[in-house]
Amino acid sequence: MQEFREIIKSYKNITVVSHINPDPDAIGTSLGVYAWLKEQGIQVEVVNMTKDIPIFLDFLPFFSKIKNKIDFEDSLIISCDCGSIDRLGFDVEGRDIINIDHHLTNTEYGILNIVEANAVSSSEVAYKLLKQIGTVSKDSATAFYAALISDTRNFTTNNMHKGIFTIASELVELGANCVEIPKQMINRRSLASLRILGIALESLELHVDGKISILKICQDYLHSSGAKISDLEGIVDYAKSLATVEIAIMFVETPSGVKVSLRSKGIDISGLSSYFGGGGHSVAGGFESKDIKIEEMSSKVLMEIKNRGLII
Ligand SMILES: [Mn+2]
Repeated sequence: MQEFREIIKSYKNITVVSHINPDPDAIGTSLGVYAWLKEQGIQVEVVNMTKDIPIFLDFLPFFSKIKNKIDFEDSLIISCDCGSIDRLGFDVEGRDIINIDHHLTNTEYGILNIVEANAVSSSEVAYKLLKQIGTVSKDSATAFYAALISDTRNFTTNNMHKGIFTIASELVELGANCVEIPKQMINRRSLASLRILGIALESLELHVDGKISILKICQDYLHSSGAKISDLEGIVDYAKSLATVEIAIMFVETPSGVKVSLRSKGIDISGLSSYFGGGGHSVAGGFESKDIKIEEMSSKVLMEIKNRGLII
């Protein structure tokens, strides 16, 4: 905490950045940190490499401030919810980085790494840090709360514990609106996201006595539905929700290869994500592979699940 304070004090400018293809935890945490720094009178900018940011988050304070490029030349970088430096998407070579995250596979690429693998969201890590140093405003609390309910799937994930309700209650006390925020996040889906959900569920395949479920989304489906990558958020959870399923996998064809999302009901799949060059948490992760087709990738993943004895 002391170290964090000293590092931010020693910089004139700060750039807050989160991972490519950001989810609500990435955006919420970075906006919460951005608002907090701004309130301290610090020159700060908030950036994300991806142009397609989930639009339903536009109710968050300062959402419109998120830029695609870093303007400050010699700023301190504060990265949020980003497990490895390449996932920032920007060239930050030579810059000091403070790394705020909760990915089990975080590579500790910062000069200061505030990484708590047990935290349910990066916003939990950021909130616990910042509240020790200065007041957390309604704006920050709103962004942190949105991130918290998203990464815990509305307080239903395996890593939940009573301390999270204390944090949620503190955030509400600070001004986060616990009725409006979920309303904005759950009831403002795009038509394309429902169309692609339908198409994805049509593709459902079951393996190993229904213990593994697979969804496959090819480029044609994305084009016909008009869906963007951000419209795919949460779809793999449907494949996981089937009673028999232990591990759910979604394969999405990209212009350069395949993007894979992995989820489990309890089996540790972090090693599986890492094996294919990705990362994540014990029950949620993913990776991207270049120059490969969905069918081949799917066989490889099924084989690796078998080799590792993850499903017996
Ligand atoms: Mn997260």
